[in-house]
Amino acid sequence: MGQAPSDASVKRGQAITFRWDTNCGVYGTWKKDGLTLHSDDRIIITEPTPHLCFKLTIPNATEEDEGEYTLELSKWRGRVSGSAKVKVLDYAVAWRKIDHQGNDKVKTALREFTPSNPETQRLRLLLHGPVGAGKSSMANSVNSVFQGRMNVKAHAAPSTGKSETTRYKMYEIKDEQGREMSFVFNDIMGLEGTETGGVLTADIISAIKGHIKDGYEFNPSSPLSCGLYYNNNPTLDEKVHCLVSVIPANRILLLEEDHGLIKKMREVRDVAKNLDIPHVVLLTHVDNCPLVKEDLDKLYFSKKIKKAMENCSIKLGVPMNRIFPVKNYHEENSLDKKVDSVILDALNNIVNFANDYVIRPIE
Ligand SMILES: Nc1nc2c(ncn2[C@@H]2O[C@H](COP(=O)(O)OP(=O)(O)O)[C@@H](O)[C@H]2O)c(=O)[nH]1
Ligand SMILES: [Mg+2]
Repeated sequence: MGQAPSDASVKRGQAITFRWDTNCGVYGTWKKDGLTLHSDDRIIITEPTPHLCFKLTIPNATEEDEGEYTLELSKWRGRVSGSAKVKVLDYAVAWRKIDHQGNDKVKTALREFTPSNPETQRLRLLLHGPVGAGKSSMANSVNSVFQGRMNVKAHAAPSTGKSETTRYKMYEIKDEQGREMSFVFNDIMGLEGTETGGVLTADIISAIKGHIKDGYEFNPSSPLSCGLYYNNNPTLDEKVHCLVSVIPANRILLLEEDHGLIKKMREVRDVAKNLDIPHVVLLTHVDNCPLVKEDLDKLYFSKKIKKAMENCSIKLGVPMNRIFPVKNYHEENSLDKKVDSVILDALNNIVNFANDYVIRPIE
């Protein structure tokens, strides 16, 4: 009975057009999400006699036009129907590319990577940001990507609002054969917006400079300045080589410019900048955007994500090309090439920036 309509994505303002050609005269009814459609000032339904070509056009698509369109054809001998889903996108083309085909290549390059400066055994990537941003989940997600299975080494909190990570903890990344990568994550206690509570900015700054040793239990009322866990003379290997701020995409939009969290994150950023240490932002929880939740490949089609990135760029003073929207593995029980893709893209950039720094560090 001819070719049924197929799924389509259109940009807001563009036309949605479905056409179904049949080879015998039938009667047709268009439905959207189960409800019968009729021609009106927005929808044009044409069914020229002798009922061989059925057309539905919406010249100016809006978000409300998203849904499943069905054409039911009826003949005196029975019925047949075909359906197609329509997505109305914010942008016609993605402003950044996601390339699943490149996943294996990036994974291999990262597995084989060694820092360009022999004084550095491995690159240290410091994860910092508000409680619940997804720092521990990021360390777990990266391990999962390389091990090809779900990994829960870093304790990710069940959204309680309190920091689960209270010690300075280094997470090695290993592949499925147990071989260590030449980069590690340092997971730090979460920041809080208030004066008291959460990790102190002074401690984050000490960590960046390599003064804090692995295993230190943070004291939110007094910064570390001496003792067993204080490293007086850190080598280049012990310093942080890339500062990675982690913040939920939806949260950045809600924070005023003078909010305690923003001020603290800017303060930390300024220190990294003065030390010439690269700074990158991971915007997590992108799956709060319905378009992205349904299909992570639509990440760079989403207006909400672009807005969050622009907002973040202004509030934290980070260029757009240093901001990476990512989705962590958090409720999944198997890997997904789309999730792997966005994580690998961010990680590959972070490792390259960190490596650029160790080639020419500022003493
Ligand atoms: N939907 C969603 N949930 C996330 C994401 N990343 C982390 N989570 C969840 O957010 C909560 C806090 O994550 P966690 O990694 O412990 O945050 P941390 O305090 O920064 O270490 C946990 O319940 C995670 O499962 C993400 O990208 N999307
Ligand atoms: Mg944590």
